[in-house]
Amino acid sequence: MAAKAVFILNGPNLNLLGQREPEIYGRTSLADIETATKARAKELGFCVDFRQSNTEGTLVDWVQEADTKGMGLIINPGAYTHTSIALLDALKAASIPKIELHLSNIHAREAFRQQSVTAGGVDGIIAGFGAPGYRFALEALKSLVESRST
Ligand code: CA2
Repeated sequence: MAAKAVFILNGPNLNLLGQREPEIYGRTSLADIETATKARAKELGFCVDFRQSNTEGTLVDWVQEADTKGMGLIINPGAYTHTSIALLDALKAASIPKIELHLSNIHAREAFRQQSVTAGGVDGIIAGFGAPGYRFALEALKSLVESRST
C-alpha cells in the first residue's frame, strides 16, 4: 500500500507568488516552493500532495480529504485565515496533525491580518519566514507525528 501523503494546501492568490508584492512575499514562485518542499519531504521520509485553490469550498473539501487520506496537513489559508469559519470548522473536525503556515509575519501587519480565525483548528503556527517556512512546517509536522506515535 502507498504511504499516506502530507497534504499541503494553499489558499487564494498564492498562485501569484513571485510575480507581485515581492517586498512582502518574496520572489519565489509557488512552483519553486513546491519543488523545494518536496525535496525536503523526501529527506524526512514524507510524500507530499501540494495544492492551491482560490475557492473556499474547495479548500474545505481538501481539508476533509486530507483527514481521511493523509497523514498530516500544512495549510496556508491565505486571506481566508482572517475570515473563514467554514475552514475553522473543517480543521477542527480533522484529527490528523495540522499546521497553519504564513509567509509573512501576520502579527506585524495590518490589524485585520493579526487575527487568525483558522488558527483555533490547528496544532501550531509558523509565520514570517518566507518560503523556507514550508520546510520548517514539514519539520514541525514530523515532530507532531512522532510525538503522537510514542
Ligand atoms: O503571509 C501569508 O502567507 C498570507 O497567508 C498570504 C495571504 C494574506 O492574505 C495573508 O494575510 C497572509 C495573501 C497571499 C497572496 O499572495 C500574493 C502574492 C503575490 C501577489 C499578490 C498576492
